[in-house]
Amino acid sequence: MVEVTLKVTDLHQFQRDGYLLVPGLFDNEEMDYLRRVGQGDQSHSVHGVVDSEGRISKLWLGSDTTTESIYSAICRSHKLVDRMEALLEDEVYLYHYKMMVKEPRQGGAWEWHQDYGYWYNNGCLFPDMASCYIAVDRAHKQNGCLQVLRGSHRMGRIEHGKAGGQTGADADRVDLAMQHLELVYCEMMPGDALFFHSNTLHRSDANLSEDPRWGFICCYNTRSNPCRDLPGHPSYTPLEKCDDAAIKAVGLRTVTEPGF
Ligand SMILES: O=C(O)CCC(=O)C(=O)O
Repeated sequence: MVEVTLKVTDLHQFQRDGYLLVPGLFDNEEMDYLRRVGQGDQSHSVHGVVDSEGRISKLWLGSDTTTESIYSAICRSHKLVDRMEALLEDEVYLYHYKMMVKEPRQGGAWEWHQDYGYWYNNGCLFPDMASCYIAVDRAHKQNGCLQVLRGSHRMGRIEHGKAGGQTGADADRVDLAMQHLELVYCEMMPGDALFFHSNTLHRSDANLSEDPRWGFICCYNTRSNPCRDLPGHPSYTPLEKCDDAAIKAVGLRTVTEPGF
């Protein structure tokens, strides 16, 4: 049973544009805890992804929702998951989460791609999947905010290939799409959330500013979409939702632990 917490116009907007911005879904205290936990976190292996100019973006991934953590509390929070279920019109489960870190003056760009361009190769049958980018730091043009092509999810899956150290969507298709679709810079304040469809073309510029740009992305699959069960990218695993209040409670517990 899907709890509908969205306005009908929000659903229409998501279906028409391939994304929906929800300002202030998380508050500053929640984002402060997430930033502090992330900065102090030694438990993840951090990957560096190189862009075409040699700049590096850092990220780490996880998919565990059973161990108590602020990441899990956010991924399982009603305010996020209920919206995701309303947008995808199905029960969802966590496919994985990732912390995207662009350091000041160093963080690299991301090439145009669809997330389903990657996930198709994981054996996911349908593109009935979506992500939510949560701005931990303010994201603006100069620090490399996310960019989307409005309505590009309706193009279907585009071929993806190697683009430097990354996987990118076919450049000719992207050029053609750019002639017809609006390019939107998703400038966001901390706690704003951008829900976007797995076929929405997106990218971001390098961070040439003095400001860090951290973003936390929670990716979901729908229960009725078979996916191969891969390490870190699971097939259907029921998601136990939690109260929104757990985010601050877990955040506070983590940052006050001895040795944190
Ligand atoms: O963090 C970014 O700027 C881009 C992230 C992204 O495109 C992705 O994780 O699919």
